[in-house]
Amino acid sequence: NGHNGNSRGALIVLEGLDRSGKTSQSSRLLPYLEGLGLSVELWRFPDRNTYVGEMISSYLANKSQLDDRTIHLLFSANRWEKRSLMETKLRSGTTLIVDRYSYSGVAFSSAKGLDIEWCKVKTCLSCYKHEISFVQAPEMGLLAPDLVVYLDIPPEKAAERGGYGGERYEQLEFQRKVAEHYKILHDTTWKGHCVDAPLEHATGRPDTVDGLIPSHPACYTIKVFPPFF
Ligand code: FDM
Repeated sequence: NGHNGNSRGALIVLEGLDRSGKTSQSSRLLPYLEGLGLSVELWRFPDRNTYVGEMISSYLANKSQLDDRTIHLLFSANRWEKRSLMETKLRSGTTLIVDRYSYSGVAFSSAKGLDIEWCKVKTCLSCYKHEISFVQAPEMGLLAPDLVVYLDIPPEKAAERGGYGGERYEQLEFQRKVAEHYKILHDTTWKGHCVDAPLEHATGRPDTVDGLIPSHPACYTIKVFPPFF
């Protein structure tokens, strides 16, 4: 129903393994939402255009080495440095489609098997209402999405899609672990929540998954889950 100056934009997050189709889906969703009269922008994390983003990019390209905790916090810092612009955009009525967000932060770092102080994620997520893991803590205070769509694809299928680009995390074995951790995140954050028209509030639209391609060539299913922070 478009925005009338009073309604804020929606924060829509797409998550999934590398090569899961986030880019295709976001470029589908963009014109779809624009067609509804909304002002929409595509964002992605990591945002490699900042100084922190450059450090992340160099790490991902194996051009620098960083301690697992350090890179984890850089990914989070990269979201923090965009937070105020994000809020301004949303308040001014622009809907943001964001390719990766805090869920990537938690799933990828916990898949590395960080030491116990950091990797209490399983335990913490299963009772996430009472306890926040060290991995999640840096995310607290960032803007919670209105909708998080996880493109669930078997890691083997993702790997078949045109190959990986050779960045640090683009290896089948590691992607399998990431998928497991996304699953934990999904199963545990789902508990106690119901997704009733998460975007209705923001845009007046009850169902935003419409613009996505539910059975696009490969074989993923789309799971929707609510914010954990
Ligand atoms: N990644 C991304 C993380 O490990 N943590 C994060 O917080 C984010 C946002 O970075 F392998 C990983 C996920 C991926 C890599 O992402 C770069 P893109 O989407 O390929 O640029």
